[in-house]
Amino acid sequence: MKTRAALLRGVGEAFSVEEVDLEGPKANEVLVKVAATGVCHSDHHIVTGDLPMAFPVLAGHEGAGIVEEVGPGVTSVEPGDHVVMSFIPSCGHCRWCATGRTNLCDLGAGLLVGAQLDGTYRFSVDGEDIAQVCMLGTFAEYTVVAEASVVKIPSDIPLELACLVGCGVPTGYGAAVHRGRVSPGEVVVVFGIGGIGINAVQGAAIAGARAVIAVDPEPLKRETALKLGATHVVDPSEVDPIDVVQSLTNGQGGDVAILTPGLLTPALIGKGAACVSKGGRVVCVAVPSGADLHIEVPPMELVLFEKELIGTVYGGCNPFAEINLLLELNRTGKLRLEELITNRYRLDDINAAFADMLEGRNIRGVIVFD
Ligand code: CXF
Ligand code: ZN
Repeated sequence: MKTRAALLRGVGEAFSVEEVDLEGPKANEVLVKVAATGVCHSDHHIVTGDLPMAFPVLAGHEGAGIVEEVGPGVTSVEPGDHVVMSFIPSCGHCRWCATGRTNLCDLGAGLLVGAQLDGTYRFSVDGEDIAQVCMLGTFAEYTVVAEASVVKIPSDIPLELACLVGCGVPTGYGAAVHRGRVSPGEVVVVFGIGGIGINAVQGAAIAGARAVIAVDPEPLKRETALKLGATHVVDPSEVDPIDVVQSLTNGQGGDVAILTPGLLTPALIGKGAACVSKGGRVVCVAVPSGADLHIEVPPMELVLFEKELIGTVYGGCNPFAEINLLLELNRTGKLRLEELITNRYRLDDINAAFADMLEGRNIRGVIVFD
């Protein structure tokens, strides 16, 4: 079939919306009519080359839609089902899935390769294969993905809200709840309040933090953070967040620092480590530059103060358990999703959506389809 898709054809280039060829689903794959897809900074890291992928590539890894067709062997979904696409598939059998760490599923090795699980490609343009980021490629009207990448959700949930639990919500929420292990009464500082950081704020509040300090230079981000669980906000161009954390903790430092800027820098990791007290945790969430090979954290503090440096992908969430759990938290009002969408776009306006993200005008931009 033919479908329209926003392709990236090289580092530094704009998205180009083109008509492309899409093969139908093979064994254990599904054809999804994309209804909504979030605009996440990680897709822009393909533009900058921080996330290296072969071109042409179809980006977009935070999507929701309706199953249109299933290939042989598919058992968990059928045409008409509403699904969220998970940016890491889950095989259910590897060591990581078997021990409940499905976000580390061995199938994740293919995230930046862009082929389907059998090693072949479903999208092409003029006979040339198109890679699908995270094996998804949601910046298209239709996509073909593995059954292992789709999570069935109730059909009454608006798909523009559902798409957010494909990446930003679990990544931020899980960074606080799972990887940061925020517990009642703790003091948490979140650096960078975009589509992931805002959910770290929500996760920390849900986990019972007594203070959630949201750090961002953009007024819109700080205002939104205050509405969704932050107790304090800091403009880092005016106030050093360390001073705020220390003033709230008798100079001891916070319990958890969560790092969710557009690009994770070694300097910010050092800053996060300086913000936390003895026993504190620093959760590194945002994508770093591949060119950065070293971080500067005083080793003495890691050892004698038992500070923990923690990495995370997907916030340590289990997509097949938690995508629906997060939607239920939203249904009961404990987790806000509606407030995360700042602007909606058509696929043809995808470059404007990324410009708004880079200029700090969006918590989340969402591309919606008919
Ligand atoms: C990223 C992680 C690297 C691959 C693309 C998705 N996660 C969240 O945005
Ligand atoms: Zn993302």
